[in-house]
Amino acid sequence: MKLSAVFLLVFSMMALTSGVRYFHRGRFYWRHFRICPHGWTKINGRCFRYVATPMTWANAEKNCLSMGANLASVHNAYEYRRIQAMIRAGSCSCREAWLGGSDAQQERTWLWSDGSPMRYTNWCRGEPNNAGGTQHCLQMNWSGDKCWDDLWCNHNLPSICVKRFRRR
Ligand SMILES: [Ca+2]
Ligand SMILES: [Ca+2]
Repeated sequence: MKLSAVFLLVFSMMALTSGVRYFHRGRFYWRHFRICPHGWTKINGRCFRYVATPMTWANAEKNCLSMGANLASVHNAYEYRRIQAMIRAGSCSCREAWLGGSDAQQERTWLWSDGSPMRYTNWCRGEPNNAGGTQHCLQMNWSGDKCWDDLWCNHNLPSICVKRFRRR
């Protein structure tokens, strides 16, 4: 048997561990699975968590940071639907929650707190309206359309955190 040609996956280990050992070109390698920590939901290559406790936007971001995460950015409609499903599962309702979007630094310049560019948006009709000149934080599941609204950042809402995969 040509060992150099062997690409051996040890499937029996897959259910028990976070990785798989395989042999390739004369060497053993360990390949890690991309897994989310317990309590986090894997969506489109990232790990999300619903935090039911209502907090201000800044405290929600601090809470995410304490778990090695940020308030969630959302990059497409699929991710948004999956996050909505996560909220329904966690709260038995489709209620509002903070995402990581904010235009507090500069009006009408919306940034995600995790540093990713905001390309996908799902604003409700007429939003963001910066009501009172002081709405700078992004709530999801707003109104009957369950879309995005800019809200006063000191309101207390549940929140969604996001983090990258960890290796273990
Ligand atoms: Ca604003
Ligand atoms: Ca608004």
